[in-house]
Amino acid sequence: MKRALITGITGQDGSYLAESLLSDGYEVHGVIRRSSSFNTGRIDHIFDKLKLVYGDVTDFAAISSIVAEVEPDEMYNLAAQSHVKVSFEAPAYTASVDAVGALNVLEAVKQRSPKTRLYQASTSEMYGSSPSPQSESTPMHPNSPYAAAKLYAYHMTRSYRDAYGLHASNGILFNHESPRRGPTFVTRKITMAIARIAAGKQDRVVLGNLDARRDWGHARDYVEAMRLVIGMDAPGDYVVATGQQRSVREFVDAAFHAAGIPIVWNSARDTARDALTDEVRVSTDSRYLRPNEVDSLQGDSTRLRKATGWEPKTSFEELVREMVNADMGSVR
Ligand code: NAP
Ligand code: G4F
Repeated sequence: MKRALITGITGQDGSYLAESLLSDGYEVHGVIRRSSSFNTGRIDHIFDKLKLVYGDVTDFAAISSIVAEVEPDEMYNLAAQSHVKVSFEAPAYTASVDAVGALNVLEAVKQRSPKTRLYQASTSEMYGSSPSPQSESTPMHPNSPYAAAKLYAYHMTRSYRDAYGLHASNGILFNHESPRRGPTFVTRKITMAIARIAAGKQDRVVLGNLDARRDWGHARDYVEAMRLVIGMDAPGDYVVATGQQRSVREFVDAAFHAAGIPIVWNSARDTARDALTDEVRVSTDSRYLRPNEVDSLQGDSTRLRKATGWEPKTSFEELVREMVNADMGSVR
């Protein structure tokens, strides 16, 4: 039986990845953080099948002893302070988790279990202001503390591969969403708000930059790409993306459409009204803007597709519909 170890198992991606590995017969170990409230909501349905241990990637001693104890065949470092806007408010904390935390994982594998294959959760955010479409050869110009910390981790992963022969790979993942997406990321914020609007519990959603463009896929498809990357004979760095780009405004449109609430935009004011009731359903507020924005992300994942045959299975419309339906079904 193969053993996998996941940091960040309680997050969106960790939960789908754990499900996927379990269904292939893996023994799945996960690192969870001590919290004053429950943080296992995304893995409660598989809790009994997992082997969980408390730890934190900023604590080298803990991570090192977990790696030595588990000696995993595969390790996925998904742990991160993953919110870009928060990283402007907590840059040092973000660096210690996303940069030094990743270094701790690399050192632990190098020192205690060098045969372990390692996957590092790198991100399209590292491209920053580089023009799209972005591929593995596009220069990286990080625009946020989060992106800069992740870029350090990306380079250290490459460096440990080259210097010490570790099977360490970067997946450079473009935005991926799901009904399990954290509620402060824009897609989930929109779908949760729409569910509450439909139920008469909220009148509108207040957003920041509606013109930012992202390449949005489904997390379930992206964890399959992570497994293909780590499963490759030779380690390497791979972009994972749909290749299709939409603006935040287009996501808003698609989500209201999926909920059956027709909206009409007033572009001059960045607002949208309910076509039936005339109430404002979307407005903007500068408190949701970032000090520096990434305007346009669109990935070219040709390298991964050619090497493994990976294709995203979920269309943009299906993703939006699944998220809206899930939130409509659980609004209280
Ligand atoms: P997420 O939902 O925010 O999950 C992050 C996970 O990391 C959670 O389990 C969290 O634990 C854990 N964590 C945070 N700080 C930690 C620490 N110091 N030590 C140990 N665990 C810690 O993120 P996600 O969307 O699943 O993304 C997974 C990874 O991929 C992240 O590294 C993210 O930066 C990266 N990524 C995400 C995307 C995307 O679009 N989703 C794209 C590219 C890259 P708690 O549950 O206790 O908070
Ligand atoms: O949903 P977001 O917060 O995701 P962002 O910043 O693209 O980061 C996500 O994807 C990265 C991959 O490229 C990951 F590495 C990272 O961990 C995270 O998962 O924002 C998307 C866009 C931004 O341009 C933002 O300015 O939506 C814009 N936006 C507009 N109004 C908003 C809002 N974002 C948030 N979170 N909240 C708003 O009200």
